[in-house]
Amino acid sequence: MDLNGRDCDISKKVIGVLSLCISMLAISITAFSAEYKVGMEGWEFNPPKLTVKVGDTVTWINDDDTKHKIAFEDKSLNAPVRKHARKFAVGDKFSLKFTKAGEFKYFCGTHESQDMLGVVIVEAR
Ligand SMILES: [Cu+2]
Repeated sequence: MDLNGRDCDISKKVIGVLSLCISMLAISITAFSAEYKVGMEGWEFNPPKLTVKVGDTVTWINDDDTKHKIAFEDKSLNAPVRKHARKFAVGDKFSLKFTKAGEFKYFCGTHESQDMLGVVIVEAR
């Protein structure tokens, strides 16, 4: 009986530790999704090449003194594409959370021919 009682206590402790671990894991997954910023000053994406992990968010900010646009080459992203480029007034912001790994090229719809190009490389977490 004594032994049974002890076993029971141990399994309660194990369950307690396990649920604590699961909670901590959930918290750490959230904590590790990072946010990045990309500027547009001087008709350039800064930085033009950014490496992030799946689940991270990138925010583009028009910190330039003229209008810009963003369009992605990959139509499978939930993001603006060539025919529907996202317009950026001065000071405008746009955030995109990357939910899959890959190399995602984008460009300014106005200054593409002036090499206003960027790429976000998304690595598996
Ligand atoms: Cu531009």
